[in-house]
Amino acid sequence: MEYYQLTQTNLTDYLKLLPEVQLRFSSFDSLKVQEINDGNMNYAFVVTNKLDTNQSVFVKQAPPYIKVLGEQWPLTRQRMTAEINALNYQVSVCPEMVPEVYYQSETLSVLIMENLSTHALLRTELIQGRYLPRLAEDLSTFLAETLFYSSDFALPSADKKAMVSKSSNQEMCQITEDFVFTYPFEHHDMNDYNPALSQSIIDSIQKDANVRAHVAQMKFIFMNRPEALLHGDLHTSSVMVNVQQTFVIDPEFSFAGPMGFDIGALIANLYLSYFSHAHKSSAESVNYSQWLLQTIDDLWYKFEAKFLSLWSEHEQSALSTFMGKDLTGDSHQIFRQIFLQQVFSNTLGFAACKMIRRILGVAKVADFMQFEDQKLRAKLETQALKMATTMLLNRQSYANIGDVNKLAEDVSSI
Ligand code: SR1
Ligand code: MG
Repeated sequence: MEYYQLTQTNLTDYLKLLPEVQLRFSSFDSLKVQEINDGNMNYAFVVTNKLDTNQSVFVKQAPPYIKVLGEQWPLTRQRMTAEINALNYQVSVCPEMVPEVYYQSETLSVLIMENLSTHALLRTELIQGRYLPRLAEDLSTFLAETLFYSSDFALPSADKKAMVSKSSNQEMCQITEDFVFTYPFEHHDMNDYNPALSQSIIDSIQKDANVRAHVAQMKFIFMNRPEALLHGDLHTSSVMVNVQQTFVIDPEFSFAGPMGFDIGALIANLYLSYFSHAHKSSAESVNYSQWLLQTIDDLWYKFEAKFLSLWSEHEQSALSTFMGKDLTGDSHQIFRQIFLQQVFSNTLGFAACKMIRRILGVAKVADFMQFEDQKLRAKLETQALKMATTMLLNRQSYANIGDVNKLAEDVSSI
């Protein structure tokens, strides 16, 4: 079978023929096919049996190009292979947070999976100001487990190297190298600026030699530090939530990279959400902004604690340690602290690049785009850009995430 584009019109006929999907529907006569137009990269549909709405599936098709940019940005099927590889890995370490896959087709670049009908995109929930009591707990678990178990601290050396070579995902990494670390920082046709954003704030990033050099450092780390198998695009539209449960979706950018890239992506998007709420003066908005900062704080500390405890549990049960026998009594602890401090500073550096790309680059976020008033949007964008620049340049000096939250509060009050 050749690749063809699935549409609202032809999808039912395709699904009917698949035994894995036949198991999910008692009949194909009354299916409702709803296209989801959220993502930048893929076509997505929710298919529901109108006679029994408990019967539904989510269908995702990765076209051979970047969906939002069109066919002049070609891509191969590599990303579907990367996504399947990542989903298999994530299910093996964190099964309760990954949707079940019912069927996959390399030819059509299709994944058919569990429809999380009682969950919503995290970004949408944050825009609505919804409190999610499990968010930091669940996401810190996902990060600690996926990052630890694919690292050299858990895997034998040969297995780790095999994982790295199996997970190169070159085309998708190239998109990140270009659209996150390069284009937003130069004068590029792909950039898209809010007309109300001042030239001086844009220049303070694109024409500042120091900022450019620090971004280049983050790009180099992204390209050269295969510390763990990452999700690769862990923003708030890659997470689905309700008050009881959290799912991580869409790991098509997965590759072996620096741990701080996944943590930084989440934190960046939580700070963007913070700026989208913190400018409002109502008590409700003030409380919600504080909840967002507390969530960022909890996310980092819970991640750090869980990662450290997985590390020591693993070494105790494996009866061997990454660094060999400790002749001093405290060298393990010192190394672990140094390692996590470096993950922390990388997290801040990546978060900064990710915040800036969402403002100067082509891929925007609804947290800001919901504001039609360009001047208001420019105010929030300016705050986020100022915070991101300071955080990037000083990423190695912050002692803790509380100090970074303080920076966000200071910047949002200007
Ligand atoms: C053209 S860039 C599209 C972006 O959407 C995805 O979610 C990734 O973040 C990518 O950089
Ligand atoms: Mg995505």
